[in-house]
Amino acid sequence: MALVTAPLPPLLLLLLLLLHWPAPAPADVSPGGVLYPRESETRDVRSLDGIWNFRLASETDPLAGFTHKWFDSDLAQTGETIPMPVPSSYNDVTQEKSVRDHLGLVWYDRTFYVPDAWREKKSRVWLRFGSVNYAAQVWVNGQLAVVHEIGHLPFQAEITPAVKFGAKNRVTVVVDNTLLQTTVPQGRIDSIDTDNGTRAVQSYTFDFFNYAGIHRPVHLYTTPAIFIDDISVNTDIEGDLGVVFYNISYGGYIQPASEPTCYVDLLDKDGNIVVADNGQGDLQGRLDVPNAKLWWPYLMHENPGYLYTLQVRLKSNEWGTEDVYRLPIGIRKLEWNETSFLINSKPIYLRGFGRHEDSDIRGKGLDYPLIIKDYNLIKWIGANSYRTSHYPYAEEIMDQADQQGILIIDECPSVDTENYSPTLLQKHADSLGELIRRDKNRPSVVMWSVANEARTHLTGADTYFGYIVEYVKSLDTTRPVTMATARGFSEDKAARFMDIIGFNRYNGWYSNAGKIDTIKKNVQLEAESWFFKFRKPIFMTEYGADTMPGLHFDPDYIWSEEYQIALMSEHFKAFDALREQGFFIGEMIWNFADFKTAQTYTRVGGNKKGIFTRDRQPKSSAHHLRRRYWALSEEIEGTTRQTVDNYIISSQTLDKTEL
Ligand code: GCB
Repeated sequence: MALVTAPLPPLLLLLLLLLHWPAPAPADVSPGGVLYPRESETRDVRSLDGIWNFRLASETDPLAGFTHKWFDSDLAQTGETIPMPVPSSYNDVTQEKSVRDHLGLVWYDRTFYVPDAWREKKSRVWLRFGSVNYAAQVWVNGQLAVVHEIGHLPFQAEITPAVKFGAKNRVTVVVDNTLLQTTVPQGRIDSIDTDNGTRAVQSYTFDFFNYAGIHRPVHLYTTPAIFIDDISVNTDIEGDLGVVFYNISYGGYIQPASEPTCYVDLLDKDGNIVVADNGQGDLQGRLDVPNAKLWWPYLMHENPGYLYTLQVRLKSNEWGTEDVYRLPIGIRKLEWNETSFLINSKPIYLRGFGRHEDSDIRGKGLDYPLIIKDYNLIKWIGANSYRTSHYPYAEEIMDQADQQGILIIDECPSVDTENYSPTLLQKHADSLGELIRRDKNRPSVVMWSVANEARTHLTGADTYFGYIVEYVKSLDTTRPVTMATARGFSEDKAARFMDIIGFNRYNGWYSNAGKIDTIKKNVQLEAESWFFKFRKPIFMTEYGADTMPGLHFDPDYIWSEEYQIALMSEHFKAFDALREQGFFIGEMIWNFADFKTAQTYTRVGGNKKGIFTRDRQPKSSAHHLRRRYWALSEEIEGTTRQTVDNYIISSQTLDKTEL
């Protein structure tokens, strides 16, 4: 269906207006930290996940939910509702196209009880969403609690004044999936002529389905009146000494007569105190850890992903309260120069993937079995890293990276960035600010990626990305900044701001499809050109070929399993040649698994560049990549190679003299 550019229909104008939420200021948006809700002796955590009630906004009156205050009573009282799982995208759960392809607002609600004991303890009650895509407005018992824009990032609010203790409460959420030129990522609303009149449709240039809904866990949790609001940790290594620098911020005081005191201990994996607090009660400090067990990536050490626990106790004499929070941390040091990227003084060679949060039925909804299956596959294949293309992944996914020693290039949700404007710049910066606030303490996060395939040849790209990188550096100088770039090195205006340059290129696919004898030279030439222009470490952030599982052609032919393998092999040759030159620090195939996209004639049920199918079964290429990644690990890290081949023949039975 061709898109027709026509004046916006009135209904759509309303939708666009709504994105700006003409609502009163939220009750108590937390401007501070977003620490993951963790139980402790001073904090209770309850999950609000489960089956919620759900309704699409009316097509004829999309704002009815606001005008008729659907948040003032149970949704079921103002119209029909259907059951909807949380967390999940709503798109693929029903049999209705109208739900899958819905544009604009949807409504969710559910009820929950708040124990009276929480009032007795004078607890503060918080409501936290792991992520809602794209924008959300939340009410508790009809009172506005929090408003948030930008998907894939957590937000929370204190809801103590709104809750009824010892009674039933209601949370109502309205979600808007509309993407405009000023959202992150960007999209456009077009109108098309249909048999039933004009209809508004969402379009976007990025190559994944714009799943929407309450994608990640919803938590209700408590803190004491004076509480630990945020913790920032940096680590260093001085000889055998691990050094942990911490900075604690607190909330809850209106006018403090005296600062609360803070006691910080470091616990090892078994829960033993290895460094006890110095007793001074400072909010900032340094812990020296003799013979520290360092955090190492998978396969770089026999004990990867070693995590200590930073145990923080905040005491307020004035209020007689205590708050306790335990944060997992890893001790490691990152360094980079013109040619290398090092962890704990050893050079890193990234062997990994671009990925997506994507699976059937759930869309981008968090799914615990899938999280563990994916890490099992990553480790089976011998990879050590991936990029959270093209948005921040769930905290529960990131926790596994910390624990299993998988290196993460942490990307904000900016994809195909163009049409640079001050509003976009502000939101793009906000997305990075919120990402860094969330992930700054994670040892697995080793680079910030500020965008994927931004249109960096356009006027304004230099000022825009200069500002973005400066902003990231103002928040964190301990990790390098990168971007998955796709413009040619001679037209690009942003790579100069990066510490490490990643490039995406589809040699043998979008250019010279079917001609694998063009790949090696082109990959080498491009990597060298970036390096000789900027003298910075280079890695390939995307390459690959769409492949229909089960399609075979010999000689290889595009879309077949044979072609995917042949294309990979040519890249491997280029990577090996580049590795010898000393500035090439990694290879990341696109993609870990097949994933859903918008409907277009270039996609058969989605993007098929996965090494695994969407249901995580290996294509032939997975076995091929596995042989390479383990061979690389054997060569670089001295790992004893896993058995990557099945039995073929015993070498003893060969009569070598006859060969
Ligand atoms: C790219 C994009 C990625 C796409 C991929 C493709 O360059 O970064 O989002 O899915 O190409 O397969 O076209």
